[in-house]
Amino acid sequence: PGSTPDFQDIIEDRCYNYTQRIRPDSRSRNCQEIKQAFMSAFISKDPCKATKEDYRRLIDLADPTVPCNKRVLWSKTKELAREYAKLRGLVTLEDTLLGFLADRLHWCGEPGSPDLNTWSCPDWEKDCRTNYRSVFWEVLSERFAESACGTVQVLLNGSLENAFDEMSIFGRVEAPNLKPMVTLQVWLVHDPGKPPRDSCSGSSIKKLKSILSERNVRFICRDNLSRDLFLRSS
Ligand code: N1C
Repeated sequence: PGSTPDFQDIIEDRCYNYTQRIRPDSRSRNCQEIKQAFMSAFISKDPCKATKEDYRRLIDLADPTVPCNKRVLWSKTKELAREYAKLRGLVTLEDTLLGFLADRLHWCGEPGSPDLNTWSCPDWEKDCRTNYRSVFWEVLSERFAESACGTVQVLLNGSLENAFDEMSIFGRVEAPNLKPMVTLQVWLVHDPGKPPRDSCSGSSIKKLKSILSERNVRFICRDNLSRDLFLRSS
């Protein structure tokens, strides 16, 4: 798809909603300035040449203030993770200002034009990895993971053959950036009514375990949890 229609208006609306209603306690932020910084990160640029540097000003303006010891990561379990975090007073990246602003949106520009491209933005798999949306989530995810402390939870999809996907953002960006001495609590949650397809002793989770042990991140894993049981008991 191309950029989400009314991208700028959505960013602005969400920014006021977040800073005034959802977290009015968060330090005062200028939504016009944040919107401008977001736009100038990618407008008029080659949509396949995004760099972390492009988002620097935006990140500086909107640095997250969520607690470091209450973070929930996920891969292929977004809605469940949101629900779980809400229930337990924990936070996902969508609970930070920038994660909240960009959630479910698409955006890219084109060289020589002051407008968003509304017909087609590059795809990570088909076109280029350094597209503006992917790089945005990578920068945000990296910062979210590297500044986490205490116990970090991750919800992985136990209905997939490889619940841990090395090519996902969790696999290539978040897990390798956790700090030493953090504990990663892995929950393998599968669809209700179906048998789980991966487990804590499966090869994908073993790979995750080895990435973590190199970094001195402690590892706890629980599997065989159906979605309903997980939300009720964990
Ligand atoms: O690639 P993933 O999941 O492993 O990424 C999820 C991981 C989470 O722990 C989040 O902290 O990375 C963070 N994150 C988001 O918060 C996020 N919101 C929306 C990463 N990506 C996010 N998106 C979009 O969904 C983005 O376009 C990315 O590519 C997908 C992630 O899907 P996934 O494979 O389920």
